[in-house]
Amino acid sequence: MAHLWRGVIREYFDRLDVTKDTPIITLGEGGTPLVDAPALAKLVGADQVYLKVEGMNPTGSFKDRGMTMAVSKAVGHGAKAVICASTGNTSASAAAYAAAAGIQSVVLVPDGKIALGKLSQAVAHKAQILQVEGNFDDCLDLARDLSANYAVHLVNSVNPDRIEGQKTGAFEVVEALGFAPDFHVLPVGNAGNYSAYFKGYLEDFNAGTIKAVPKMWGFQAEGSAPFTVGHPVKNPETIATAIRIGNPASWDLAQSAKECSQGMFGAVSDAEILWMHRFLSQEVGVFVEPSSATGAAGLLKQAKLGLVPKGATIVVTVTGHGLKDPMWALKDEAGQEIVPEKVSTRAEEVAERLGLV
Ligand code: AN7
Repeated sequence: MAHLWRGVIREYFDRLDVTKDTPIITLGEGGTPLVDAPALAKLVGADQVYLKVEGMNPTGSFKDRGMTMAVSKAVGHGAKAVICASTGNTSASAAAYAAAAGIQSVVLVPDGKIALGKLSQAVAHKAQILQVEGNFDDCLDLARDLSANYAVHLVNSVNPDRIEGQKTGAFEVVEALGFAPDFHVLPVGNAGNYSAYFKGYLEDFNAGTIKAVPKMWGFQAEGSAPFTVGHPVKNPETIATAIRIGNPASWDLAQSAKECSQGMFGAVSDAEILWMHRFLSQEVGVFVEPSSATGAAGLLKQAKLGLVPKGATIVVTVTGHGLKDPMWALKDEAGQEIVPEKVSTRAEEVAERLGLV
């Protein structure tokens, strides 16, 4: 039967905090593939590993699930402008949904630390972009301050509408598998998505759809790992700019999600992130941005410690598309630029170069 995916608000209308009067601003987000990844399953010694490929959302990241909710509700409240602080993906999403709604977006990004693909999206969708002298945490403080005192509506994940929309990722996993995985693994910055998936699974559990919630495993980059050090980090550093966040906005929600699910937080090095980034491209066939490889890198680290049970079914959310931050793919393991060789149009020469003769 013909079925056009209608975006997460219409698909999950009864399970979201919306009414018939809520204007629905959608770009068709959600409905992303759950990709079987046998190469990754083999690597970590699990029975089944699936990737929830969130780079397939309209702006190329999971942020769209929350942004359709946040912008729809903002417009419902009469907002003429939305504001966010962002390491890049939130701003790309906010700008696109504001464009669809016909309202203004304002984005505050950390000076010089946002991937070019994401910046180009915010520009393309006509956001007012300001580079703030400071890191993401400073940008978020500023966005909160401005939204509290001026006529701009905050669409960061401190806005519960964002978490509400993002919980639909868990609904889709349960629908696709027919049960809940044993573990759900994901990268963590502000921990909004970690908290949102847990909320989604918990609602499925309370509705009797699943027998147990998965153990939630969240991973940060070592230089930016407040959850493993146990307190906010002042000067977070990592090549994974999307998760270069020292003071997670959803700290309390995430801690309770961890405890209720008997989950954990861990940290991986930039080298481990980049290794997994390459593995996912080369062995699984899924191109993600470096930050998005952090969850799978953490899973591998757990496997090496013998902490991944053999019969486990695991879902790993890969949060953003590789084209967001493509420069990392154009370097080899030693960090050298990869440039395609030049050849003539002569078949014999090309065959020789390819080692076919
Ligand atoms: C690809 O865009 O915080 O733990 O401002 O872009 O819910 O914060 C991005 C976060 C993971 C972490 N993967 O999610 C922003 C921003 C990617 C991301 C995260 C982000 P949260």
